[in-house]
Amino acid sequence: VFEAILFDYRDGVGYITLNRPDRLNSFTQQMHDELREAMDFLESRADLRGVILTGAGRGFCAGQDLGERQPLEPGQFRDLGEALEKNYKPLITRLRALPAPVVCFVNGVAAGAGMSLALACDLVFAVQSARFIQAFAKISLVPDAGSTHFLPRLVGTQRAMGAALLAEPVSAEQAEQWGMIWKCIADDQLQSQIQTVHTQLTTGATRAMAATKHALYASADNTLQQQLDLEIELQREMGMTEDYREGSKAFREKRKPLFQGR
Ligand code: T3D
Repeated sequence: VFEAILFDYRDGVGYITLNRPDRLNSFTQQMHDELREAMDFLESRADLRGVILTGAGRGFCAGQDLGERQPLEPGQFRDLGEALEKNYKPLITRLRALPAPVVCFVNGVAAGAGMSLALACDLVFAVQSARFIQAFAKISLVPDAGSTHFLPRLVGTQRAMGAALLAEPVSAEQAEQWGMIWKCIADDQLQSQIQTVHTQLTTGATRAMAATKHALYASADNTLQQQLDLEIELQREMGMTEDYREGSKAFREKRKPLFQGR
């Protein structure tokens, strides 16, 4: 049973809703444990076609629950690397490696590691009233959970510096203009947009989407030659999928393809 998150699995789509609305869905150890369980389940599903991640209530996620960290006495220190190693690093790594698109719907403020979590997703929608805050600087921490990787790649070094050093909120509209997220949507469009994405995930060519995700992320570290080779390898695999056979047949027959995700 889940408490700190809500979890559902419908038509091959995993729904994760961060569920501590009165604390703006900030991360606790319990939430991490439940997320780990949800990831175990998703990774075990051969019929997985996508994941939809969002938050309950008015916030998306305010990062680490700061109430979970007892105040330190003078001379006392805390090993924060341990929390990252145990919880955040595996979560971000597993989301990135999942062989299906992970789509994030930022329903409200995303701060600290909550912003990192959103940016770790493959596709990000945010409602107009949402804000993104690299809150780390305000408590004398370094951006973590992948933010120092995602931000400069998505928006460039200068904007990443501004957001991280000054911890000023970035609006959803600004985030879209910067290319930090895919789309800013009206607040009242959230549920219908989730429905649309659900349909896109369940009718899409899942294997091709997974291979595309892999190739686009690999490009960050690859030369053109390496990337061309990777495309050859992946396209070879795609040519052997049932969905490619169906896609090319449907094109010739001038009808919509019926992809099975295989
Ligand atoms: O420790 C480690 O493991 C290291 C890893 C760190 C990763 C991190 O994420 S560090 C960054 C942690 N997050 C923050 O510093 C953000 C803290 N929150 C805020 O700055 C603000 O809450 C927001 C800008 C996100 C939203 O502001 P606002 O005005 O919309 O809401 P609020 O009134 O501040 O928050 C509503 C309630 O949620 C409030 O409680 P109350 O007064 O109603 O009882 C607030 O205390 C609580 N809340 C918000 N964020 C957190 C939180 N409680 C615990 N932890 C939080 N992160």
